[in-house]
Amino acid sequence: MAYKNVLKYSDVTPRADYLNRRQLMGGAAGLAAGMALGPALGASKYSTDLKPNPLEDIASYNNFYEFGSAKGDPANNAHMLTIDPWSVEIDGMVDRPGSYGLEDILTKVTQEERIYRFRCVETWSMVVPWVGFELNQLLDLAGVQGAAKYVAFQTLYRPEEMPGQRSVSLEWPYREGLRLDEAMHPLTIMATGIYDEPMPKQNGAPLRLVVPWKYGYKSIKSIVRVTLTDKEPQTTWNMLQPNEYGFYSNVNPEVSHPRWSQAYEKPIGGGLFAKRQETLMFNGYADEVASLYDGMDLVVNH
Ligand SMILES: Nc1nc2c(c(=O)[nH]1)N[C@H]1C(S)=C(S)[C@@H](COP(=O)(O)O)O[C@H]1N2
Ligand SMILES: [Mo]
Repeated sequence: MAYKNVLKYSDVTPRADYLNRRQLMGGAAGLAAGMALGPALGASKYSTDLKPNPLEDIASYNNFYEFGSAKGDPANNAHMLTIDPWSVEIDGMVDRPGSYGLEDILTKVTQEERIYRFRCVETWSMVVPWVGFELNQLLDLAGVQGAAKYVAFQTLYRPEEMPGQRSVSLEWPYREGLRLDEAMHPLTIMATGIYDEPMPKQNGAPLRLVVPWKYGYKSIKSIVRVTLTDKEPQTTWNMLQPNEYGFYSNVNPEVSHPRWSQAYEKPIGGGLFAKRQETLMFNGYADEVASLYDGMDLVVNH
């Protein structure tokens, strides 16, 4: 996919100018062949003011076990993945189940830039300027039925293009899940790009979930199936090690991983001498999401 008229974040300072210019450029910015990122990307009230990591960091230090388990494997191997055409099967407790083509989805949702903190359970973190749309828009297209309580997600299973799937490091396909209220929350997005670029394949092209108040593994990549259900879905890391990776996986500096503390994190890209920083409750999104968990024991429901 080729981009015309790419405006790089780093080309323009200060940030206010960048956003204004992007708004002026409107639909001209962010047009991929056959896949429009949509009109006018503006500042979102949900974006952090923190400075995003450069694209080179975000697209070279990855977890995407379908392409290998070392941090550099996805960037080396993900070029094998074909992403065009792409469709998402939406099934289970919805009024309009079926196969939804991505190009068609993108004509019906509103995309915007969301600059989010991102915190991996392994204690590294970064700041990513995603482009995407709220998951609730996709769920509304399918029509969620009243009895649905959870949303289950699956990644593509295609071992010919995903060498990691030819071994049994994880149970394939990779799967994740959210409670319906978490899925409907405006912070929860389906991301299709980073900066003004289409999503790099190693970051989960062409469509991946981003749930910024949860550990990174909840943000499942290269999604092909979304299922509405009334039962808590099985999730990949929980199936592997239930005591280490709970269903909720909310970022919580007070609940340690059995093998390490979660009190601090290391921003990536800072080099050898990067300072660790304190991890924030719900990764800094407590004002927006803490009420979702009122009355819940967050140690039991880790
Ligand atoms: N399908 C799939 N999705 C995945 C993973 C994976 O291995 N496979 N890794 C997860 C983990 S552990 C993290 S931290 C994030 C990393 O996203 P990034 O590479 O875009 O930073 O993707 C998550 N989504
Ligand atoms: Mo992770």
